[in-house]
Amino acid sequence: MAPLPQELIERQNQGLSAALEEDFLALGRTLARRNIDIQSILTKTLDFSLALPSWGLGVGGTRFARFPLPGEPTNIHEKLSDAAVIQQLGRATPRISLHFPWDKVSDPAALREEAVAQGMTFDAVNSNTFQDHPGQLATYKHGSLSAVNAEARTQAVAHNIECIALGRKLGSKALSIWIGDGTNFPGQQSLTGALDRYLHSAREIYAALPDDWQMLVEHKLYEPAFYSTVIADWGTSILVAQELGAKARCLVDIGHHAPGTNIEQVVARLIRFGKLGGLHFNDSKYGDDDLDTGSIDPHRLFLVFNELVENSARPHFMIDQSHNLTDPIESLLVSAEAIIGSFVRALLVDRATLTEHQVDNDVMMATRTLRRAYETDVTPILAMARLKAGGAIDPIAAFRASGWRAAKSQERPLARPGSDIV
Ligand SMILES: [Mn+2]
Repeated sequence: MAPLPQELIERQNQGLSAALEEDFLALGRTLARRNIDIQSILTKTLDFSLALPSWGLGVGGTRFARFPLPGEPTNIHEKLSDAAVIQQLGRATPRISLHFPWDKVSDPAALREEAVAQGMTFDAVNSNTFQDHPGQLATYKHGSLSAVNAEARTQAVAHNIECIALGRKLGSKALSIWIGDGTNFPGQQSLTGALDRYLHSAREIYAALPDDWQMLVEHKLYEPAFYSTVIADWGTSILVAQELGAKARCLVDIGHHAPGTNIEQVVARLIRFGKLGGLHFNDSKYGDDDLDTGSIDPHRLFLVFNELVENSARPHFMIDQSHNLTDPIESLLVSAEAIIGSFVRALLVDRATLTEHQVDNDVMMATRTLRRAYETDVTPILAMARLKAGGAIDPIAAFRASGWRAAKSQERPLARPGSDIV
């Protein structure tokens, strides 16, 4: 059962479908002049999908404050319902990625049925060894998979293996591992020793990985550690993945790099060596990793998709951002549209012509070939894809018309305020 009445979406669409039809036909004629068949682009758009993060469905916060939203979800069942609303309206996010132990339930098989009943399945599962959890014996204060303390390492390995077991019951096929391990002081730990301990722990997790699973190693330059981070960059990530084996891949979170890093080139390098396993989408201006995807630098997002399309790469796609000011449902709908829009624009790149210009060293025409695709307004294709799939032509308007959040604010307890980095 989809969470919203389908006739609400149909009623909303009725008022918008004539204009969409016109815009779609006009764009079709424009693309036809460029020898692009809009119907084949539409088919590829309908085939594209990505995952939602369970932790992005509630309101996030900063280290300073968190301002709760009346009606926001407070447990995994409510998060699942909100995710299903996003999928019903946008039709591009049929999967949800869980985070343990935050989303742990006693009966994962029942949760899987609950999800399927609402049109959702589960993507990669995420372990959490960057904070202490109630009842655990060893602390992660000084590290988890790379900790000097053997008990903390053993506990972190066991937690990751438990995540695999939970994921198998949910139908997941990947384990994403991000650790907060690192140091704040030179000399605090041996840089070499920390990586050796990480590798030793990671091998134990890898050994427990089913044959049809992937282990996604996520790097992050800094935070919470501010002097050195154990898995700081894509270089460390690919070395780890190569050392572990074929099932280990790198996970690139767009916001986890030094400012100015050429992320599309990082993506291209990882694809070249068969090691790109996943992408986490968000945006940033300075050193953050939590702004809405495409809200700051949509051109960078396009250039990342240009590499993915050129190399026919389809890693695990997931949105990974935090919503402090907006309704998470609205932000996730808009972000998903920005991501698919970048994918579609990358499909419009005239690759034969681009290659010709590259061979001729015609710099201006080569870059103009990319720019032409980027500057194409693909919103009619995205809206038509949603309409064909049963979603809303204007998902935000339909969401607001549904009164979902106001209704939920009557049913759900107000989430806690305070500070919270998610
Ligand atoms: Mn991430």
